Amino acid sequence: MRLQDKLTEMIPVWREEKKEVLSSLGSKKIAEATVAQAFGGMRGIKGMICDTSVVEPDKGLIIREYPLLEITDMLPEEIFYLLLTGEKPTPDATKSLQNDLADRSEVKDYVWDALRALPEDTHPMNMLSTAILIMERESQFRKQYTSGMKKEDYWQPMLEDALILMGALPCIAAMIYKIKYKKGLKRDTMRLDDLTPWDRNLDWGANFANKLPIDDPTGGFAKLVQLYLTLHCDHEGGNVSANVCHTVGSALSDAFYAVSAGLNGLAGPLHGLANQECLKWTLELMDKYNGTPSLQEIEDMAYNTLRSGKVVPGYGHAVLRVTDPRFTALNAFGNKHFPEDPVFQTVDRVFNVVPKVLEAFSAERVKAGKNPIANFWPNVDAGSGAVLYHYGMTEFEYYTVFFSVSRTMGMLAQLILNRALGTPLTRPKSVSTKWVKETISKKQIEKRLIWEEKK
Ligand code: CMX
Repeated sequence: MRLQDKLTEMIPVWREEKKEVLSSLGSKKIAEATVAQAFGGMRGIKGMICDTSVVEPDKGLIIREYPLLEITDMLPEEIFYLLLTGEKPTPDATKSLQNDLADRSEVKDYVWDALRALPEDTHPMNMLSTAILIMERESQFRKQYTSGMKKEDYWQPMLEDALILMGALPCIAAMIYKIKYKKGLKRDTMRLDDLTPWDRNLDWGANFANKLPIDDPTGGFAKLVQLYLTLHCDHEGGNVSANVCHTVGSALSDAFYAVSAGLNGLAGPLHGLANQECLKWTLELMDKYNGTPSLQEIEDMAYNTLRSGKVVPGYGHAVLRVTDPRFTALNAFGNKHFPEDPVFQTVDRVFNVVPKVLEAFSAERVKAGKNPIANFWPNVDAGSGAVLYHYGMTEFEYYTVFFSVSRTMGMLAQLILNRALGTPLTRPKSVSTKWVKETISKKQIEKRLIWEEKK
């Protein structure tokens, strides 16, 4: 069934389900927050609903009911359908979605002109966020909201915005690569028309791969793009980019505003930019030791990084407590297609050393009265740069753009569902340090007095 029709069928069912859950369970507690959590990035506090996916600490990403490693062969647009509807699409539904994206794949000159006008040292993530923000003038949600629309219809123009944005993304991301890295051309003579035109017989990811100037005689790069876009699509609702997108969208800002904002969060080195940082770290390691380093050399470099107060990029996670299955999938891809690649081999070796170093360093931290490191294992960013590097995409500042093309699917799916279910404005309560000091201790004293009186 076409995506639009499937949503039209399912949304009333989900609305009813939400009503029932709220009426039978609405007053039950799902979380309590400690002072440490309030100071600590709200880590672990259950405070929002996200149905597209969940991240289990000991299993990793589960999209609807499917553990990620069971669905890595799906096309990215099939994943988008699954994220939104909870079902895998039929071949007809996939074709229909591919046609919808193809119909919206032409990006207009004003986006190209604006990107070319940016200073040459602008980071590719800034270019991506800017391009999406500039396209906000095309938002159907904003147009229809301004002219008056019923709340229960919000999801429809939000879906249209999502399709416009997804259709445009391969072209925008390819433009950024071309403008930023020139690829042998002068900025003034580059033309938007030089990008490979959209091929309606190919899927979304293959069109993206086609538009990038990467030689791919074996078809390996196109396979990697499919896997990459599938793996990075979503990571439940509380991570920085999803949470920011959710919050901005909750003010009924349209998808262009909300996704652009979410991607600004993904551009941080503790989040999506870690893939850039990780490959940089790996290349510095190889440079320092003239090639594939020994286990001891990796250990020395990891300790140097930690003792200089920096994080080892690509390791640790706010939720996961095992090796990220996304890392496992990329590692398996590298082992299958280019096990001899020295950068890939180094990443693989780092995986054998860094968890032990982080564990030992964490024990040192605890002795010194600091927080332990909660997770020593690699996250997706530990392996996602080396596989792109293998195919000649050596400009690691661009890697988070790749991540973003995929993650936009999750952000958009969450936005559409939130508008369909009437999720209200996000507005958690903050408290001041003074309040914590005065109120918490006062409450504890009161409690003790009551307890003593009762005795
Ligand atoms: N290297 C060094 N120290 C680390 C570390 C790492 N890889 N991972 C965690 N720590 C430190 C934290 O900085 C924190 O130190 P302070 O208490 O001094 O601030 C301490 O260990 C406790 O942190 P945590 O509870 O284990 O982890 P957080 O939930 O606070 O942070 C994350 C999670 C991802 C930011 C952190 O592990 C990190 O900085 N990793 C490296 C960057 C990275 O790979 N980010 C990508 C994550 C995936 C993604 O979103 O794309």
